[in-house]
Amino acid sequence: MSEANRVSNRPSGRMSGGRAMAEMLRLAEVGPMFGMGGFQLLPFYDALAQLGMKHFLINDERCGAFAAEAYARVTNRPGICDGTLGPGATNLVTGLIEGLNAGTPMIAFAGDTNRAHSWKNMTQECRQVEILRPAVKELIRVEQTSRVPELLRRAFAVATSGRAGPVLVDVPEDVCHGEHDFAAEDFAIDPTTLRTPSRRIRPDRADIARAAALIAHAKRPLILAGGGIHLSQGYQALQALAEAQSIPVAHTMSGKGGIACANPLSAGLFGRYSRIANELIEASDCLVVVGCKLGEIATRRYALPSRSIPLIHLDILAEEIGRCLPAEVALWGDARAGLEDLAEALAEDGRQTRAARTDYIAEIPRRMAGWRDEAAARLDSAERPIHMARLCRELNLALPADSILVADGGFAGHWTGLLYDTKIAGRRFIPDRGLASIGYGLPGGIGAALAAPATPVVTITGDGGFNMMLGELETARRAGIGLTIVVVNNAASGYVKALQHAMFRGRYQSSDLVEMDYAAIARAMGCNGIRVEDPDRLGPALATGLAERTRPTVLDIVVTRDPARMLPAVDNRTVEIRQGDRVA
Ligand SMILES: Cc1ncc(C[n+]2csc(CCOP(=O)(O)OP(=O)(O)O)c2C)c(N)n1
Ligand SMILES: [Mg+2]
Repeated sequence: MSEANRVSNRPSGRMSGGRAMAEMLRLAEVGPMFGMGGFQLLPFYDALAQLGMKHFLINDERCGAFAAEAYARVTNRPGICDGTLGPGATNLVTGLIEGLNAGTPMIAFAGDTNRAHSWKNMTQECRQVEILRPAVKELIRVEQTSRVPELLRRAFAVATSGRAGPVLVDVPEDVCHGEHDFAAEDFAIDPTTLRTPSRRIRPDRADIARAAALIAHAKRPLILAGGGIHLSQGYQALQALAEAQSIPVAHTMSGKGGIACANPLSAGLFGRYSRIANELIEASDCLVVVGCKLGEIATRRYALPSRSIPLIHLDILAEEIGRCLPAEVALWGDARAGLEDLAEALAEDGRQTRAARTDYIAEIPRRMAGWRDEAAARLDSAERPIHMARLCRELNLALPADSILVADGGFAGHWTGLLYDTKIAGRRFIPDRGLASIGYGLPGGIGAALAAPATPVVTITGDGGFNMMLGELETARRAGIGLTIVVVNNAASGYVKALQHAMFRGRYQSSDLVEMDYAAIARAMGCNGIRVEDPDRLGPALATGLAERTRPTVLDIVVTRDPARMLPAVDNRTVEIRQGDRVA
């Protein structure tokens, strides 16, 4: 909507706080919202109905937060969710922290007690403000109905600026139900704050010059891209710098798609699981870290990279730079802006540098081909139960270039993080690495599917994660979305079982699940359901799911039950791997 339209569209007159909330969200052109009602926020719900805005009842507020989070990752607009007083509010915590750690813009509303009666053991009452405050970038408590528009304006500004993040707006019942005479000017909104990144800041020029000098002299520079590349939408800048200077790019799980995995300069995933990237890191003489926190998984529990390799760290959050590894050059700023400035600073010597690095970049596709040959037996495996690598290969074959793959916190995310290939740049692989909760897959898939209705959306989840969220299949069906849900059925809390196998000599405790037929469950819930035990049926099953546009399809994939074969690779905690064990 144009600015002029937005102004002419502003409401005025006497209305409830809940109506004012809905009017601000309408003017902000937010997408579908997710929540579960309660008395406190009912004027808001009523206003949504009157204004014809999309709001989906979810079956657990945590799922509403997950769905809103995924929606925001796809659209770069704040995802909106709500919960009622007490348990509704506390259920939001996990999803909000996912957004906080991942830098995702979100606005969540929590109903709170009527202040005339608070602290008198009201039903559902708890100290929710204290519980929620550390889960969000900012918690805003609205103390007056008249201040609803102003504080929502603030919520958008905080959610989308700097490092984006979730904002919790705590709304006491009497503020939501109370009325005020609003003027049209009260509903002013800053259109630049409705998307991320709302404002871009460039790194210091002198720091750019130092970084450029370091890169120019390096023989084997390597870019390590994290999720910040998506937050900044710096795809073109990343590819332009990488190609102009002949610098390969490795990525974290969240950074997948910074450049297309199919690009010959892509070195794939680095960190706990890697194809060739970890070796390239060790052989590098200059690392350019972009929008990546260098946390546990990215660094294989801080074992990588060696401290002797000079490191340039570009990040929007100054305090992340140097937290885990000292940076030789700190570039504080927006990823896209920083990459553009580096490219400009290096432009003059580009041709010479490219010539000097010809052999170096030719190594990448050659090493990748070598890795593929070595992995071929797993990628092409015809074994039953189905090999996870084969499932990933079939996803690579079946999913069109513009598809979105959402991945849950268990093995589903790690296997696809390692083996799934994005064909074009962009945020098309959505793992919940902010908090790495299991259970994100289904609600995250709902949020992504509603965010991109014309795009094929597939979500992959473990059976444990799916069990947690089964109720949301009802939401997905009600929403009428053609989401394909791939359930990795290993009848186990697999990650836990694999670690118990490797580190506790197979003494399994609380890591087995009952064998379920998730396809039958899906059909009983009015969805499409296909159980797949033969790897050759994976392709047709995925095609059926992708063709279904108005109801969800659950593909129940029976994969290995052998805990010795569940991990995508050895990780450095699994030190007691015994002879004969196979680790992917
Ligand atoms: C909410 C939550 N609880 C526990 C964990 C620890 N955890 C990580 S992976 C995993 C196993 C999950 O089982 P499942 O979803 O079936 O995936 P699998 O590893 O078997 O593929 C667990 C319990 C977590 N990440 N999140
Ligand atoms: Mg499992």
